[in-house]
Amino acid sequence: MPNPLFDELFAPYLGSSQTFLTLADGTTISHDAFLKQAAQFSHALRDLGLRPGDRLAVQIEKSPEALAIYAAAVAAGVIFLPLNTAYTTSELEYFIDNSSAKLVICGPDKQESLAEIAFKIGSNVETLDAHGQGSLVDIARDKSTKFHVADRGADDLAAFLYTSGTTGRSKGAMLTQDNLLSNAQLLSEYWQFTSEDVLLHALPIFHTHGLFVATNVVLASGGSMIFLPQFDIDQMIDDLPKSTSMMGVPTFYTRLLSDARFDKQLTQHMRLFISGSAPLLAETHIQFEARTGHRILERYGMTETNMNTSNPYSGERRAGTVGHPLPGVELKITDPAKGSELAVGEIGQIEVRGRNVFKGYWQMPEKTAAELREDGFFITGDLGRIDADGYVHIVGRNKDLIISGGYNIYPKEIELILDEQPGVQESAVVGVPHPDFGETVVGVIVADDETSPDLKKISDAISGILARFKHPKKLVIVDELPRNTMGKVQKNLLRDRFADSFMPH
Ligand code: MLC
Ligand code: AMP
Repeated sequence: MPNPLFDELFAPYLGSSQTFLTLADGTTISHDAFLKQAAQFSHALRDLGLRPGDRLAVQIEKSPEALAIYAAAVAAGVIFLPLNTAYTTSELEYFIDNSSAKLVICGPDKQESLAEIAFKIGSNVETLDAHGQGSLVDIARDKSTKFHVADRGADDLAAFLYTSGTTGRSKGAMLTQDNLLSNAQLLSEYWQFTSEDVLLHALPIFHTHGLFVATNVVLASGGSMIFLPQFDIDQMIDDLPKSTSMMGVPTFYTRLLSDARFDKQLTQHMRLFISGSAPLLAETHIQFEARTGHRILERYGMTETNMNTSNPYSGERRAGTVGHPLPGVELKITDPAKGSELAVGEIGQIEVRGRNVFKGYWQMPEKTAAELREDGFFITGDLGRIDADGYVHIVGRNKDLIISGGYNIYPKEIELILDEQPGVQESAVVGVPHPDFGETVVGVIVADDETSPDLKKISDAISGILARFKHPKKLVIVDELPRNTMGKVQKNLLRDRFADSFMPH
């Protein structure tokens, strides 16, 4: 029975004793061992009542077993919904509820609190810890190591990835099998991945970058991965000489550059460094080349579309640009007010169309209609221009969004919480430059007339609600927020005012 994603990315390796994953301590896991574990998980999912089209929400630490759950979901035809491990219970409640996830897999520490949430919608909770142990493994242990592959079509949904909205409510981006598969195959070829490749994988596997770009590209090419739980500079330095390729957010590159051990010799076995998820400063690109002789290949994508553009593998990788639209991806620059296409060189909103573009937002037809045009073009919310040589430059965002270390943070979500705190009349949250994370969060508060806000208490309140990476790294009180004649807060003025908060002088 057909299941294109399984047939192309996993089935070719059934029975293969070739190494698929090498772990931090040097242990290797073959494709065969990985897939046997995945097959057992897949039977466990079925026995737990999941049927094709059901949602499986997972908030688990990165491990080979965690990745095997992804393979299991694909085989079982279940929609995979990975969640950032930093999310608090209060954030998770929304995702579980909104997706009506039939099963939640989480770390043992969250089992009790999530069981309460899951119970309300008639779902179950199983566990998997950072060492790959937990109740799901116990259930799977005696199951068959042969897959029962669910019948799925190219247009069937394979994953939901939640992406926050400018109103503060997250939207489940629905990705089909074909969205994921077509992009993985395209990128594998474009970046010339082969079975000889060893990808140094230190990204989280709950986002597009670490899961659908890094992992799927390796699966599409037959290569292997050095699979690390997270970015750790010493481990990276140890593993770079054993790798051929790496994918990272710009913070990976600035951290490597700030380590004196990182030099030309350490990277001589590498053929490719890829950057994305946030802007790579041209300065970082130039420093990297000077230090190692390698030119970082920058590409541009997003949750809703997978990858849209890439600098060339063989041609000129131009610093400060995200390269050309990928084959089969149409990209145009349009007037944000009228939607009409602009001339070469003009700045406007970036719109994309292709097999990579998602199906819409789960149960949010009005939001889907606002961003995904009837003719298939998706309005990315990024602002850019195309230069005379066809290179795309991203010059800003038409959406109120902060990207910190590759994680998206929506100011509105934080402002809603700040506004509720005692002593706060109103607030504005802005992103300012940060030497490690690229951008970071500053919360600007106007005190109300009677009580003065207690910043420590406000920080504590935020801690209980929002993931750590979203917390303002600075909270300040101002007399008033700058506004234009229409009464709109002028965030650009606040960004300018606090621009030097974290940058070395
Ligand atoms: C961790 N912290 C962050 C943070 N990551 N704060 C802001 N932004 C981040 N990205 C917090 C920690 O909780 C900690 O809090 C403090 O900052 C310092 O932590 P650290 O140990 O220095 O950070 P580390 O764990 O090393 O993580 C940094 C990182 C990580 C950059 C390695 O964030 C990361 O792996 N980012 C990758 C994100 C990613 O994969 N994005 C792809 C999205 S897909 P405290 O205060 O308790 O010390 C996408 C589409 C596309 O965008 O195009 O790819
Ligand atoms: P996400 O919703 O997490 O997938 O984040 C997608 C957003 O990250 C895009 O809309 C861009 O704003 C940003 N992004 C991704 N890659 C790049 C890049 N190479 N340069 C600049 N911004 C990028």
